[in-house]
Amino acid sequence: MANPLYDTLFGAHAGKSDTFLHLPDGKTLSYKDFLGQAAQIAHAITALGVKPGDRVAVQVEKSPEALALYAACVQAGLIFLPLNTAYTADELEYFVENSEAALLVCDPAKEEKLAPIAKRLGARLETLGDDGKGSIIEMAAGHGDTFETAERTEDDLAAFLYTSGTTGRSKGAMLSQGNLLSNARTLKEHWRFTSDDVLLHALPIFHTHGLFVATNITLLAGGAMIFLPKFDLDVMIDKLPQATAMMGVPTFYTRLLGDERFTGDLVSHFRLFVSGSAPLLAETHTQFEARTGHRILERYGMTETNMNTSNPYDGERRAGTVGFPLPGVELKVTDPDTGKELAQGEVGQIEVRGPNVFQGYWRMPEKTKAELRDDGFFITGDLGKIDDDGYVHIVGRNKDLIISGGYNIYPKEIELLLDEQPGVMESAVIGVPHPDFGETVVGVLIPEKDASPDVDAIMEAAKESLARFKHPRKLVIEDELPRNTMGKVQKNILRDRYNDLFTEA
Ligand code: MCA
Ligand code: AMP
Repeated sequence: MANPLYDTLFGAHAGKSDTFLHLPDGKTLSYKDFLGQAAQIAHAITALGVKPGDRVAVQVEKSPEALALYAACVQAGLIFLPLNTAYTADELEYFVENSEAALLVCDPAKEEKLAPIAKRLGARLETLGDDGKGSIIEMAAGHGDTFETAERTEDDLAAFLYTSGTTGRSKGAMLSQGNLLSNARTLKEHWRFTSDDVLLHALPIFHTHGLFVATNITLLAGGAMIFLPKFDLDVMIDKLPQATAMMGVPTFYTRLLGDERFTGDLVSHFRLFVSGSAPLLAETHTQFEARTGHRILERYGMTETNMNTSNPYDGERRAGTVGFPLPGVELKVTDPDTGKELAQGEVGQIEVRGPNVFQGYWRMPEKTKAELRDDGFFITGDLGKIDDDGYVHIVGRNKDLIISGGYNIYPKEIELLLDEQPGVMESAVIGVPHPDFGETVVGVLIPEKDASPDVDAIMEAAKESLARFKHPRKLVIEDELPRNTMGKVQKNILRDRYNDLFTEA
């Protein structure tokens, strides 16, 4: 039966003995074996009564089996909902409840803590560990290695990716098969991926970058990936000589440049380095070229849209810019107040339209309406301009967002928690420059009258309910928050005040 995403990315490789994954221990996994395992998992999940269109929430460490679980969901017509492994049980509960997931797959170590949550929400709970073992794999082992692909169209939903919001509540971005396919096709062509490529894959696979950009493109091209559980500098240095391409967040590049073993010789054979998810400093771009002779290709995307712009493959990859709108993607810069398109060169909010743009936020029609216009343009919340040569520059954000090492953090979510702590009257959470993560989180606390909040206890409270990457790296106490005449907190003043907290020599 027809299932465009499965047929194009996975089914096209049926029976191929070519290597799909190179694993850290030197072993390899062929396309054939990978697809066989995916089919077995698809059987196991459907045997649980999970049906096409149901959501499968997945919080597991990166492994070939975790990727096979993604393929299984596509083949069985299920909506794949990957979750950051750093999320706490509190955070996870919201996602499972909001998405009404039929199945939650978690690490065996988290099973005990999550079991009552899954039970309360009526979701099945199965496990998959970083060693590729778990209840879902045990069940899969008893099944055949072919599965009758569920019928789907490009309009059917393939994935939900949760993205935080300025109100502190995460929204499930609904991505259709067509959204994912169109972007994979465009990027494969644009970045010239072929079956000869070996992509060094050290990104997590619970986000657009590692799952859809890196993995879908490789699948479409029929290439291979050196599939690493995470970014580890020593392993990267070891594996770079065997790869032809790498995709990373800026922290990957600054960490590589910080190591003298990373030389031009090590990557002289390389075809392509891509950066995204956060701004790449022009200085990093320049240093990278000086060290290796390669110009990093920077691109710009979002969870809701996949990739929107890219620097050219041929032609000038301009530092400090995110290049041009991708083929099929329309991009305009508008006045945030009126929504009117601005003249070239003027700074405004970036809006995009194209087959890559998502279908809306799950069960949040008012939020969808606020960000996705009736004419199909999505208001990104990023501020930018288009220069005289057509290059898009991102100059800031119209949304209160911190990007730390490529992870998005919405201050509101942390402020809500800080405001509840004993002795705290109110708080403001800001992002300040950080040499490794680009930006990091600082919390400014305003005590209640005559109170002196216990900063250590507040840090502990943050640890309990928020993922590690969201924890403030510093909490400071002030008498009052700077406000403008409308009463709005002037975070820019706080950002200036604490700008050098982590970067001062
Ligand atoms: C780990 N930690 C972090 C982060 N990562 N803290 C803040 N921000 C982070 N990004 C915590 C760890 O838990 C640890 O805590 C401490 O910081 C130091 O960990 P370290 O070992 O140095 O970190 P790591 O494991 O090496 O991870 C850093 C990383 C990783 C390699 C930059 O965060 C990463 O792979 N980021 C990529 C994110 C990504 O794929 N973003 C794409 C989103 P402790 O000290 O307590 O142990 S998709 C997207 O944005 C759009 C669509 C797009 O355009 O791509
Ligand atoms: P997310 O919501 O996690 O998908 O993150 C998307 C956001 O990351 C965008 O709205 C931008 O603010 C930011 N982003 C992604 N790529 C870039 C880039 N190359 N330069 C600057 N910001 C970027």
